[in-house]
Amino acid sequence: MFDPFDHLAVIDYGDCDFDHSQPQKTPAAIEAHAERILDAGCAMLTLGGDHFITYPLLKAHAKKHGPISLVHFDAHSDTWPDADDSQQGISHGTMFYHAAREGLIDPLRSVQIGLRTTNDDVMGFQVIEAREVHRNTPEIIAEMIRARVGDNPVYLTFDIDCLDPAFAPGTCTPVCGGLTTHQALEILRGLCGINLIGMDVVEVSPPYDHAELTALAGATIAMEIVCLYAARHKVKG
Ligand SMILES: [Mn+2]
Repeated sequence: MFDPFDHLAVIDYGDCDFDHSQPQKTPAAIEAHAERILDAGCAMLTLGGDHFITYPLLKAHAKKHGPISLVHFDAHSDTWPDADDSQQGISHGTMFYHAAREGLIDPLRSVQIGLRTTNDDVMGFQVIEAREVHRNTPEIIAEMIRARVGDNPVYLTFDIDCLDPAFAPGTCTPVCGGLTTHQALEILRGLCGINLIGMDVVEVSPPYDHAELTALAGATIAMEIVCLYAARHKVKG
């Protein structure tokens, strides 16, 4: 049995505080919070919440690791441009559009898995749609991801709506035809050895959940990601 806590010192760092009356200040607050943790030589697995948080998190990680490979599990591309391009909004549908344009991530070494919504401009990302996941084994999908990212630093972001609503109903923008928890976990296990430097699990919305299905899926996926990190970065044992 592999226990990641035999190899890593892990703490719950608590929440990131910000002023709810001033949402425009939230991105900078998240970025500064992340920087303090990363500067201490630690890595982060962040739990959301709105997927927008990945944008300031990527900013903090890119400062340390350069253009990052994004491994992005989601029903949606989140690379849609803002309605008003002159004014960047705080939205959970545009953050990878901005992250790619700003060079925080390298789309040519990044991959999106589980998509089942349309976006004509993929911005150079490799897209593995949910239907393609269903037509192949998790091992084949994992191999495609590994081939794409190589040994580049990887930020892994898992939007829980990548899973089918049958497995994760507690989320804000559910889309039918998604992955099973089994498929997601097996794909993650197949990524053992990739150069993970940052991680998040987002879009879990407890008020919409039923029988804690989504909370259980999110927690299990988060634990699997901790194992992935430990397998690559273990410091003891
Ligand atoms: Mn999504």
